[in-house]
Amino acid sequence: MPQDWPRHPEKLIRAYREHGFREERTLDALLREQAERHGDRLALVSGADRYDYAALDLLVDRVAAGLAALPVRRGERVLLRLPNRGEYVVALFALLRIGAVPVLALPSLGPADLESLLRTSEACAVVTAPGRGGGAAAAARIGADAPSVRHVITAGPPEEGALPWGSLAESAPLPPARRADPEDLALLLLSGGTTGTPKLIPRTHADYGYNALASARACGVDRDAVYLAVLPAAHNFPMVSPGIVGVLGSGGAVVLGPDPSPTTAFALVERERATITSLVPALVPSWLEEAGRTRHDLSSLRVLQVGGARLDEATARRVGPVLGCRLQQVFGMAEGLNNYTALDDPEDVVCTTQGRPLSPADEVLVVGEDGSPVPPGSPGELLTRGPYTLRGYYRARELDPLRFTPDGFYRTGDLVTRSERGDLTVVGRVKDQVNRAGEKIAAVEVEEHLMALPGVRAAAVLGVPDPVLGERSVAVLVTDGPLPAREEVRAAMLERGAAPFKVPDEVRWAASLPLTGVGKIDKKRLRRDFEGL
Ligand code: OOB
Repeated sequence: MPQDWPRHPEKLIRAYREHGFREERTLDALLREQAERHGDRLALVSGADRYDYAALDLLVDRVAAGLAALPVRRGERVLLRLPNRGEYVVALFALLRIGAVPVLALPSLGPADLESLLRTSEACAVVTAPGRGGGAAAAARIGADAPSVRHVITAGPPEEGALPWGSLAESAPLPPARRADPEDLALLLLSGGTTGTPKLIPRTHADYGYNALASARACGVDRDAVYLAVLPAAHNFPMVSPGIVGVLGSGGAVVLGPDPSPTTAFALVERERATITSLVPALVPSWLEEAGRTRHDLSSLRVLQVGGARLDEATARRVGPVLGCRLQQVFGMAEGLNNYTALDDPEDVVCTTQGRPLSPADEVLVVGEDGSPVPPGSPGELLTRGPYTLRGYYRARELDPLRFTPDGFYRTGDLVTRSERGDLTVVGRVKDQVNRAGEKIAAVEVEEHLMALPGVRAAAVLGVPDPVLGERSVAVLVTDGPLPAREEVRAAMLERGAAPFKVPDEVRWAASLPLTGVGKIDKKRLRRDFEGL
C-alpha cells in the first residue's frame, strides 16, 4: 500500500528529540497530566458550562469509551465539524485518546469541501453541531451519504440516522489503553490550498505538541493564562499558536467565545479575566473602536495576538494604547512554521514585522526566482524545514515535487523580506490564493466553479486590497452573453456546494484575459489592467 504521508527522516527525528524539538507525550497525555497534577483548576469554559481539569479529563474518558464502543478504531479518521463549544474540545481529546485521527473542518466550509474531505480521508464518522451559520443538518446528510462513513454524531437537535452526542458521554470511562506512539499521526488539518480540492496536512503528536508547548513558552503562557478563543477553534492559530492545546498543556484555562464580535468578547474578557486572545487583522479595527466606548473591564488582557493575514502598521500601532496590552504578531501556517514577535521586542519590530521562527531548529530560506538565497532586506519566497513542518500532504504525493524542494523544504508561497536580525515581514505571495479576512481561497477552485456557469468562456480570480477584509475576491469573466450578476454567481456556486466565503465579492467583465508565454492566465498583467479596482 502506498504510504499515506511522508515522515521526517528517522535520523533527523532522533536528533530533534535529543534536543527537545519534538514532544515526547501524546496530545491527550498533556491533558491527563494536568488533570493529575491539579484536577481542581479551571480548564474550560463554554457558555454556562465550566470544567475543571479533573471533570474535563473524565468527560474525555467517557466520550472516548463511547466512541470506541461504536466502534471507532485506532487510526481511523473522524471528521469534526464543530463550532466553538465544549463538545469540540471534548471530541478532539477523546478521539486522540483512542488513537483515532480527527480531521478538523471549519464550520464555514461548504458541502463540496466536506465531501472532498470525506473522500480523501475516508473518515468513518462525522461529528457535527449547529453553529452560527447552521449547516449541521447538511453536514449530517453529507456524512450519511459518504461511503466510508458509518456513524454520524450530532451535538444539536436530533437528526434522523444520527447519534445524539449525549449518548456518547454515558459510557463508563475506558480502562487505560495502549499508549499511542507520539510519532503517530495525531490529526489532519485543512490546507489553505492553491489547488481545486482541499489538501490535508498530517500532524503528529510529537510535532503538534511541540508546536503548542514551545509557542506557549514564547507567548508567556503558563498555568495562570486564561485564553479566549474567538476565532474558529478548528483553525491552527487558536489550536496551537499556542491556542487551546498550548494553554491546556500548560495548565491554563480556555474560554470558548461563540463569535469574534468585540461586544461578545469583551463581556467574556471581563467575566473570565482573560489574559490573552488571538484575532485576524480584519477584526482588529472593530475591536479598537469598541474598546473606546465599552464599559467592560479589559484590564486583565495582557497580550493580543494578531495573525493569519497582513496587519497594517497604523492599526498595529493603535493596539497597545487603545487596548492597554501588548501586541504580538503571528505569522503561521497549518503546514507548520510559526513566527512570533517577542513580547519584549522594540515597538517598531512588533508593529512592522511578523516576527521570527518559533524554534531554533526551524530553517528558513528566502530565495529569488532562480531558487538561490537573496540578501537581507530583499523580497523572496520563504522556504522552510523544521521539526514541526510537514514533509508532504496526506494522500497527495503528486504534490511533493511542486510544494517541496528535493531536500525537504516546504515552499510556503509567501514572499517575505528578512532583516539582518532575522525578523520576517510578509510582503506578498507567489501562490494563487486570496487571503480574505484570514480565510484562504484557492483561486483555481473558484475559477472552476465560474467556468461551469452558462456562457462563461474564461474566468480569473484575483485578491485585491480591501480596507475591511484586507483582500476581497474579484472574478474577471469573459462571457458570450451578458455578465452574470453577483447574486446569480452566488446562487450557482452555492448550488454547486461551494462555501459562501468563496463567492467572489465582485464580478467584472473583460473582453479577453491576458496570457503568459505558456498560455496560462497572466494574473500579474490582469492585476495591472485592473489597477484601481
Ligand atoms: C494561518 O494558517 P493558514 O494555514 O490558514 O494560512 C497560512 C498562510 C501563510 O502562508 C500566509 O500566506 C498567511 O496565511 N499568513 C499571513 C500571516 N499569517 C498567516 N500573512 C501575513 N501576515 C501574517 N501574520 O493563517 C495561521 C496559522 C497559525 C498561526 C497564525 C496563522
